[in-house]
Amino acid sequence: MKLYHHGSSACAAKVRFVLEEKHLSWEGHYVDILKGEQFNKDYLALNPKGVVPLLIDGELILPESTVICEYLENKYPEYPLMPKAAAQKARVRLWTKAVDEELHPACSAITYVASHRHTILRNGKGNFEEFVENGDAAGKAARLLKWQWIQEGVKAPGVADKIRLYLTYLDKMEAALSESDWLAGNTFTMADIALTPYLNRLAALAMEPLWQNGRLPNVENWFQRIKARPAFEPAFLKWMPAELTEEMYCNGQQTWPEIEKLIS
Ligand SMILES: N[C@@H](CCC(=O)N[C@@H](CS)C(=O)NCC(=O)O)C(=O)O
Repeated sequence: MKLYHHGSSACAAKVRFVLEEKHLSWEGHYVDILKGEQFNKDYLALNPKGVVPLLIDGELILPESTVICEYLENKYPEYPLMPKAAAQKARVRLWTKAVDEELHPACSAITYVASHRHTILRNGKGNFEEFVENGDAAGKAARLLKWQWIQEGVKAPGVADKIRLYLTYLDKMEAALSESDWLAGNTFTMADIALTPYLNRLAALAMEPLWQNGRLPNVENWFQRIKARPAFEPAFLKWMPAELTEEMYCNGQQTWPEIEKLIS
């Protein structure tokens, strides 16, 4: 299997986490989305939306991280990540659906306004026409939005609401984890996989104080247990270039006061 991915992509990290938890071997194709490589002609031929991740398994070319994770679960049932009981399965799906519909778009906003905008502008992708026009027409509205985040940062329209929405998920996680060991019950499931990149993103942006120091003890404990899993290092840390790790942490620290003011 080939996975087209990027170190800092939350969706790609989710797929890598599944691959590692299931002990599957895979070949990585790194697409540097901070240098605009997702808009290269060859990549757009595989994924016209110009986003990662993308899985290729034989004849199958599969975009959409949640669909990829479900495909891997169905094709490789060993090391199961979905519960058997229908009700438990539904609980997992509620988390993964929320990630696709709410948390991921909110994560893109905070990541771009807090850090990626600086990297992208430095990398020379500051050309509006080029950035917005590349990729298929259906994704244009999303690219326009992203361009606003890149140009205007924290002050871009709608950013405060997206960040507030993101942070409500920390409280939802705390509530769920006060009832059970893991997000959808007492076993580690795809729900835990799906939420991990979003906690890890806030940590990467130096925002761990949001749950540390007794603020959200169950979230803190959950994230410690997640980080202790053998799959965490190869899924998350291994693919983050050291300079990007440092840059995101510093940018996050510098932007936090502005974000805090915006959402308070
Ligand atoms: N719904 C898609 C979202 C994919 C997505 O937004 N990928 C981001 C990285 S997490 C990306 O490639 N961004 C590059 C860009 O928008 O230019 C999925 O779950 O796979």
